[in-house]
Amino acid sequence: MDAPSDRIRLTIGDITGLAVDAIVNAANPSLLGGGGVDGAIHRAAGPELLAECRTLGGCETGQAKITRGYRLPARYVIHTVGPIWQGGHQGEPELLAACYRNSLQLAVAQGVRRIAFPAISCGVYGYPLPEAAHCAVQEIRHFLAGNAQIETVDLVCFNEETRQTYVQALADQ
Ligand code: AR6
Repeated sequence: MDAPSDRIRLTIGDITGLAVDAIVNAANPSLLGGGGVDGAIHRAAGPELLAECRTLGGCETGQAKITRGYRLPARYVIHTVGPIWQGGHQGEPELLAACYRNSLQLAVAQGVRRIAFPAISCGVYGYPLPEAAHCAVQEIRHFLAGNAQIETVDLVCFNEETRQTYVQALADQ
């Protein structure tokens, strides 16, 4: 088994095009779609994804639920709900860490080996990118240290600023 850091990759671009076992969606508690990466995933997966999401009964912040990927190259979509940034003292770091941990746990239970995450909460939900990247890298590394099944975790960077921030977070820890 490679060391945790060797299994984390930075990937530039659109998460919907990745042919991994599971991509993670930065959803909202309704799980019924929205803007940002959520909108892109629903558009690319097709209406069957929304139909399955309607059966799930929503999702609490920090939790995760899994569906099929339908027209996506990825077999599964793991929907997680990140915290809305409110200044950092409303449990945001713990909730964001829970998103990564619960998504990885669900992935392992489904036999996933390759998984890709967007920068959860870093768009509409306003989480500062450096703090979110630090939290994501720490939680993923901790998980991988105790798990041999997950082979690769793609941190998907939708733009250059995000990539630079993750490079820094990976170097810092
Ligand atoms: N591939 C990869 N990353 C992307 C893509 C994409 N196609 N599109 C955007 N990003 P956001 P949030 C990046 O706003 O902050 C939705 O309406 C984006 O640049 O999608 O968790 C939901 O329904 C940013 O870095 O998610 C919720 O209501 C990151 O993905 C709410 O937004 C997350 O941005 C969730 O807000």
